[in-house]
Amino acid sequence: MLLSNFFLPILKENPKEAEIASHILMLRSGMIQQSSSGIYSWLPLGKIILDKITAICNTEMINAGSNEILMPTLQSAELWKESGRYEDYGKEMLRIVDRNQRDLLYGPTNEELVTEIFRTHIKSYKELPLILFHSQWKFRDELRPRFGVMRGREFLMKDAYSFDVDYVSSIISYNKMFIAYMQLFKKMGLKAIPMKADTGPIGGDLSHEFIIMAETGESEVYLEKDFINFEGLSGNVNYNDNLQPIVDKYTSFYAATEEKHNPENFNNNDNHIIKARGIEVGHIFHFGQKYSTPMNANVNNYEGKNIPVYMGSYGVGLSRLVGAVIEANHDKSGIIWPKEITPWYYNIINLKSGDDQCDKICSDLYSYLRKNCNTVLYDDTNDRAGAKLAKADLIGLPYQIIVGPNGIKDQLYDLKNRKSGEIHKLSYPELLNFFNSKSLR
Ligand code: 5CA
Repeated sequence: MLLSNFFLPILKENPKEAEIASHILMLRSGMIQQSSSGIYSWLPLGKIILDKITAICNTEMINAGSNEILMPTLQSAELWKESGRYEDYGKEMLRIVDRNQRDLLYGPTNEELVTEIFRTHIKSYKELPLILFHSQWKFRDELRPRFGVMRGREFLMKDAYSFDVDYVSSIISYNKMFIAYMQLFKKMGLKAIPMKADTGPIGGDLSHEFIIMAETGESEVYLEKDFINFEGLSGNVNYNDNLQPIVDKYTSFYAATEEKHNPENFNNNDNHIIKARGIEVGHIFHFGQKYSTPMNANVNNYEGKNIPVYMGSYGVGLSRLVGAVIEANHDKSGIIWPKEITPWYYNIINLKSGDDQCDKICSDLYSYLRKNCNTVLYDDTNDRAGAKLAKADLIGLPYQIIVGPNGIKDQLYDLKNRKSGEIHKLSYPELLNFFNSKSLR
């Protein structure tokens, strides 16, 4: 990508309304723009990251055996009246009346709608287990939207729903999603910690939140110190294996959100338990027959008995994750994208656009990278050198290749590692060797 062709509206000043790093940096680097309180437009850089996060999440959902669908944002109130949640959901739900005086709502979640899809088509245990998921915008009229995409009113969520014939198989589905969550956060370069959690308006008897440790996080959590450094799963998972021992290993550590914290539940000495803050990036629920009973979503079981299906639901905060990744990966100069989700891997910076020699080296490097890995942004604009360097640090691609008149003189070009700040002076062939050693796409 040529930066001269890319809409990147950088802000020079720190926006006054933003309090935490991710919000400041997302506004400054032109990733998002507020449209109204808690509602944002996603500009090109933000959209690329949101799509990458969504793709990683969707891929793991499919690896775990679930099917992608897409349900609408607007839902009929009738279904919510059937489940009994229409009144219960309170002021967070945005209610809409159409021209025929029918009650609609902008979905804050999709248990009812997915149950309606299920009950229309599935009648027998023979078609189970089934997990359906989609990535769709949600609306919750939060009392205090804040911290940018962290607590929005409109936000993107991946939500999955499992259907099983009995309790035992529904726990197998819950375990699959538990492990899929550990995998997908890892694939985004994040360390998420599963914690016992409250079920709130979704309901159920078993629930875990997935928390990224961060001082700016809104969740207060209590956990065993050793859990933070626990490596857990490595490599790929076979989702058809018995996953219970792996889930048991994770849940053997004490880790609970504030609502679920109970000092009586751990017996070792208090020193091992720390109180910390974190960002809730995912939340999974097992609620059995809570929705299927009132909504008559029944299946015939092995004995030919017609019973309400067992369900769970599983949410990932996709738009919140963009903020969470930045909270976990930034310094005072800007964002430091983890390689897993960086929009491009290399940033070529031409310190003197218009100078024949600088232009030639940069465009040769750009052509080479386009051809060999196609993950490169070239700053070919006419900005001042200082502004270009600051912009490159702000948008945080893993490697910068800085070409200026001094480099041309010595035939040595700066290769800067954004994370460590280290700069190596490399000749043109050494640069190519470096690119090849990375063997990207
Ligand atoms: N139906 C269930 C699971 S599919 C559900 O709605 N769960 S939830 O309420 O916990 O939301 C799932 C995830 O969405 C949360 O873990 C969080 O990461 C994200 N989320 C929830 N509310 C917001 C919000 N206001 N702004 C941004 N992300 C949010």
